[in-house]
Amino acid sequence: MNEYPQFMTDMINTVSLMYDHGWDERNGGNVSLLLHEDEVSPYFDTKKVIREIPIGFAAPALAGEYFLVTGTGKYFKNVKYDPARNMGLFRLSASGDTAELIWGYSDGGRFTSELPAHLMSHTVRRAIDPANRVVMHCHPVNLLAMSFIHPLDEKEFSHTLWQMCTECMVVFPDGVNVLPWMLCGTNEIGEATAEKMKTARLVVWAQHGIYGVGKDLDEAFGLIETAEKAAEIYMKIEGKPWLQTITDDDLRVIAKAFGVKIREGFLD
Ligand code: 2HA
Ligand code: ZN
Repeated sequence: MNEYPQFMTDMINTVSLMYDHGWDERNGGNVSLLLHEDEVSPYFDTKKVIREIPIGFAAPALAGEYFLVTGTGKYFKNVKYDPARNMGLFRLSASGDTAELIWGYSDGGRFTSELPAHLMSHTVRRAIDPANRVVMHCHPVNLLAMSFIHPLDEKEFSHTLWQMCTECMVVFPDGVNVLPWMLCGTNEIGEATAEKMKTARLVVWAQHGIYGVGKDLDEAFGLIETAEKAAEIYMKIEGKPWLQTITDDDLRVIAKAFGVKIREGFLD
């Protein structure tokens, strides 16, 4: 892998790990990593555009930025064997509505069908935190299962996850937002996801999966990993009598000790 920049190796390792976690059956899941010109140009000829691919919407706030994005219909399990076929690196045009392909999608393919949710979420999260670089989507079993049997109310959903293990409050004090079942791959679900990204870094798509964001691949992965672990515990204990739990007072103690701010109004 020496011919690849570190970000390429990190991306390959991350999507491989996501597959190994069982989060990305078949062509499930998609990841986008925002890169700047000076990170890309030492490795790729950024003057040579292989193809221009219209994206079907405009993300003007991201014009000129580069994105490494998994391909539509491609399997995460295969990325490490043929990165250039299963991923692509493109620059968003000055108008923000066209992907200028620099590398990848080598079989004539294109970016994930969930590009609207990715780029719209990048736009929202970067306005909140300029360091944000990653949008990650996958289908973790327990979060999905939980979306069938737990109320989708965001406050309740967040509270249940926080109660499942001490780490949750530390890792996602902003809680999780939840979208009801919607058709995926559309601008509409992209807009709805981005709207939810204004108040949390995790957005559950009921009966489908989850979106997580972060400043790097590890952070986005760790966020989803922690929420999924909590959901797994919930699915193991659901329906059984609880003899004890992490109380709301305990949750406040955790937040104070770790210096994190609990989402306003989520713990009364
Ligand atoms: O890319 O996960 O949401 C396949 C999906 C669609
Ligand atoms: Zn999906």
